[in-house]
Amino acid sequence: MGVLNVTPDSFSDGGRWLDPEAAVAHGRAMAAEGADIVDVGGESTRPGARPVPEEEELRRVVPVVEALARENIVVSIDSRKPAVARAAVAAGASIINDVSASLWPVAAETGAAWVAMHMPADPEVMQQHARYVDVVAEVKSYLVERAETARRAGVENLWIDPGIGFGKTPAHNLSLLRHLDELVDTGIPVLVGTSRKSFLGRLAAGETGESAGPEDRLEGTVATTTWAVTRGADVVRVHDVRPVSQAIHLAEARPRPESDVAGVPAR
Ligand code: HH2
Repeated sequence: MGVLNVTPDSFSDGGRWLDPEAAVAHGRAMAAEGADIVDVGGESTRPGARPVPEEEELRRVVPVVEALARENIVVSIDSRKPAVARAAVAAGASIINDVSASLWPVAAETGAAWVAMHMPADPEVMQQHARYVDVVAEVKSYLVERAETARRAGVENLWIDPGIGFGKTPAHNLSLLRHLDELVDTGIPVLVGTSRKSFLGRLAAGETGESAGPEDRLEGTVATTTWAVTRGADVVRVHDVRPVSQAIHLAEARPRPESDVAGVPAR
């Protein structure tokens, strides 16, 4: 899943794709680089972000969704607002990517697929809620409950997402990744978003203690997304589609028994 932020203030690429034509071209480029889904969002959910008025969010995302869907690209809409999700589906989006895990009624009503992500409170205040006794168990039981509710309401296709970086400390994020198998073992498809997130910058900081900026978090993004896929994640949400897609294909490569790759005999 390639990230397309049609926003002025997203944490790593705010303002780059605010112009609809530039956004559509970037979405098309990500699809060509290997993204199976392009995730269009018109509101930043970085820690401390202020909500965007509905009219403004609609104005940002609907033309971009429409243009990409017209090119037969699978589009998801990253929104917490029922009216935006509804309008995006009407414009051709087929997945509702819902960081609030509350829009299953819209998914049921429209027939769209649904991503339920864990977030303990709204982005403005969520880092004050980064308190868990057992983060893996709490996130898992929350997501399973949401998925069961959505299925009862008639949502057929859904993913659960631990919400890396949403009301979590770096230690919580690492625990959730290390124990990703517990989410995978629920049998519900799992989506993971680590791309360029600040915990990767802090881990890469090393001895100077200075956190690496979003542009220096590619290695961490590639490592964590490859880890997630090899542990059973179904979808990873990333800004840098080409390197991640290459890394995943390599990690999953199984040379045919009779073949040899670059002179190395198959085993
Ligand atoms: N992360 C972000 C936004 N949407 N959706 C899902 N399902 N999972 C995620 O981890 C996730 C998400 C945050 O990243 P980004 O869109 O780049 O930043 P911003 O919220 O500042 O626009």
